[in-house]
Amino acid sequence: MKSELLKRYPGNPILTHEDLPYNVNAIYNPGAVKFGDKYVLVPRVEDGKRDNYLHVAMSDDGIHFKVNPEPIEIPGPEEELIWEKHKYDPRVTHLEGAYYITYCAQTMTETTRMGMCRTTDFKTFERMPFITSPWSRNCALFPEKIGGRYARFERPMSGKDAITFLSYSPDLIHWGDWKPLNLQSETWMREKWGIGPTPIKTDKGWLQIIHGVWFACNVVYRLGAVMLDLEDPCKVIGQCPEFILTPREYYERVGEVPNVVFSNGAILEPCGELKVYYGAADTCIGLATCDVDDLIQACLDGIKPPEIISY
Ligand code: BMA
Repeated sequence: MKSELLKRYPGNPILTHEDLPYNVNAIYNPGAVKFGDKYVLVPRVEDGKRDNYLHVAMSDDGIHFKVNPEPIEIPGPEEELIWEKHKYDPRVTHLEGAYYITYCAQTMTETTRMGMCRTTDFKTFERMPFITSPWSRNCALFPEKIGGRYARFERPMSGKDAITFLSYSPDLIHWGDWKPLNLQSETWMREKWGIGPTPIKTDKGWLQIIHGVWFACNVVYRLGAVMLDLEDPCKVIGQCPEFILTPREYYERVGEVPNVVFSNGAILEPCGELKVYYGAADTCIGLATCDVDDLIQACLDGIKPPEIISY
């Protein structure tokens, strides 16, 4: 490849702290979904105390977004809200007529588990029970049932041995039948990797964007892509050998956490353009696009499924 597959929108970054009417440290890592003829982002907003909230931002063209100044409120009992000192890394999934947001819910002492809420209008949000035990993150819900059950990816907190699992549920609340997703990780993502946005259905398989980390003298977060079997998504049918976006621009290199591009939101347009929204340096939001067929092909031409690894 001459350069990475994802191409930046020339007007990047598309959202910065200046897009909120009060003091904000950073706005980044948005979930993304199409809502009727609108584009919705659900970014992570870090306020002037560094508390993390989710907001709603809307757009007519997928490029120019207006951010609601009020954070999303997910009412609930005190003993649950204690888990949500911070909310971040949301994935938005359109499923059976509603929109589900899965997010990292973090206590003051940095224990993270997955929260989930449901909305049909992006104005009111209904809390659902916590869907993981503590020390879990990177949860992306599939946009449809697979083999009659709801499905999701999730990963324990961190570290070289943090395996991403596929799990299933009859009701979106009780999860089980965990299976590992085995990728070739001894490459640009050798330190750790995790799921990016909600899986995207294509006629050739599920397209899954991932993030990966290489640690040398410092960490660098990059984006990659894999194709997964439609009926058994922990079966990898191809992995793009190279990263598809790496920090290069000033706003990706310099910020709250330098050298980071991280995505948990993407939208596939009917014309085949894939819009990938990403947090840049944990500070602002960028947009990068590609033709989805090019990305699918790069995965299918790439690394073939690894041997079964036991776990
Ligand atoms: C990950 C996530 C992201 C963040 C990234 C880089 O662990 O928590 O929110 O962008 O680290 O700091």
